[in-house]
Amino acid sequence: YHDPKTADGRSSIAHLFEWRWADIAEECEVFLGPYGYGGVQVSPPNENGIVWAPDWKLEVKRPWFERYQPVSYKLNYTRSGGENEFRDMVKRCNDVGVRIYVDAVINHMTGNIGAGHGTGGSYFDPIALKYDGVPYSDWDFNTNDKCGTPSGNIENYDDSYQVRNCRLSGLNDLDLGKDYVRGKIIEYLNHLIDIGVAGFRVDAAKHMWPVDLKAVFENLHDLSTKWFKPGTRPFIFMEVIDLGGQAISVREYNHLGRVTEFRYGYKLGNVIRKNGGEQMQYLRNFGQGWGFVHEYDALVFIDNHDNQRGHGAGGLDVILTHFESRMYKMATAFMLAWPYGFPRIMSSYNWPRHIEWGKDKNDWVGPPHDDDYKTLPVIRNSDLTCGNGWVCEHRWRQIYHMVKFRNVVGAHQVENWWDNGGNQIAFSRGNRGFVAINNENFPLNKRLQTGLEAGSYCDVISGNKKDDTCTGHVIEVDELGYSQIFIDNKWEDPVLAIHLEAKL
Ligand code: AAO
Repeated sequence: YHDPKTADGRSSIAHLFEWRWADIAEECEVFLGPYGYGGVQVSPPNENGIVWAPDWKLEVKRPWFERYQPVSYKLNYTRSGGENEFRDMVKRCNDVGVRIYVDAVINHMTGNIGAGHGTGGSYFDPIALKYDGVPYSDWDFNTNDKCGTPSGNIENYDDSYQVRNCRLSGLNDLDLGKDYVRGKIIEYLNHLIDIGVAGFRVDAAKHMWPVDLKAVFENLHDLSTKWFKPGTRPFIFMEVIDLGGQAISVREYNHLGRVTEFRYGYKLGNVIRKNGGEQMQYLRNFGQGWGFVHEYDALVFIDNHDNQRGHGAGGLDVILTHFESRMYKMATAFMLAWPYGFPRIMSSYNWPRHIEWGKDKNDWVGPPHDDDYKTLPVIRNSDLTCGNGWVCEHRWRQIYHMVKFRNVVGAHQVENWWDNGGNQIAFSRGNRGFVAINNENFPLNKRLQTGLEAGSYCDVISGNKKDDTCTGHVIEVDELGYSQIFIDNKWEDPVLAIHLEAKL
């Protein structure tokens, strides 16, 4: 379950948050496939409840987070589209070597958003614990006798029973100890596998008992032989938030598949921002050396759809996002150049961020939409950026070139580490790639060993290699592998990266 099952030579995925299936299908063909992405994490494809002006926050209309309130396991439909479009996307992406990973919301159903019909028309009543589209009834949920807190919600993260048996933010908590519930979840996930998905992000995994998850995973089908070798197991990565100091550890889950290593983006955000005396030089052993899980157990990212808007874990003063693009690109370049973990690139839509007292008042705002709250298509501009409110970080040159860098360097080790004792670092990946980052407020100018064969290389951060010319800086490597590395701290991106396929 730990292997991402990407096509050969591909080593990272993008989270196309809230994208429509039709747009993802096209993105696989025109961009993700050609530019070396291994896969896409897609938003939950199953029917969800419609959140419209709830009494706890009247201005909230069709927030992004309604998709984390399941009503049934029918794929028909959500704001991303219906089952036919979903199938078409899976096929077209797989056909160009790009995998689809589904965000599986299986810990709970809706919160108390009023009885009614879901996005696919199924009736539900959250107070009566009735979800006709599955069907689930009050038998299938953890109720107060099992939870034990006065509110029925999780009140204390230091108590692992509460975290697993009570409601996460008021969301009706399924009892995965029951065969019937497990069976329905297994049926849903197997339906997706049979369509051709390559695996799952398991939402809120820390709120489910590891034994229950194990029982679910063991009953999953092998991946479709239309695109995968017989006997291939799905890739599983579980969302377990563990920054340390609470009852539940990622280490209770990493034997079942990969886990989201939230400390990675959190710590790297602190380093790039130089919070609390952190310095780039300390990144030398970033990974297990910092107390993270084993590299083969980790899914890593700079930000996710929660903590870019202050949900989940991290804090807006620490987590880097596209709103702080210069630091964000630096952090992403480091992540993709550094061998630890399997990386995920966040691809966001824009929203009117409005931070007051450390909290984003518009943290709920859903994807770009028309007057009927139908999600807008992604517009592709000729300079590779996106329109209609889609940020498309995965299409930023400094990011997609580093996705390629990671593919080119493969499993080669970090060598030739250099730092200035502060915030300038450089290293090679064997003899295949070299990167340098200057996070000081003065220039870097130093003769460094690149590990590469002699020649001229195109710096893929400042430009593109086109035939035998380079639109950015050209880096000369001498017969001994050395190069005079110069990075002005005032550049748009104080980063330099070269690799064998960017040789002129
Ligand atoms: C919405 C409304 C609620 C309403 C509910 C029901 O916002 O007010 O009651 O509907 O009607 C998303 C949204 C939620 C939304 C939900 C359903 O984020 O706002 O609720 O959809 O629509 C915990 C979970 C983690 C979860 C995260 C948001 O452990 O699994 O909360 N993430 C996933 C998804 C997320 C989704 C759900 C789960 C639900 O990615 O999008 O919710 O499907 C601690 C704990 C963490 C905990 C955080 C936040 O973290 O360790 O486990 O995450 O608190 O509660 C420091 C600590 C750090 C701590 C953090 C925050 O950083 O080091 O450990 O502070 O205190």
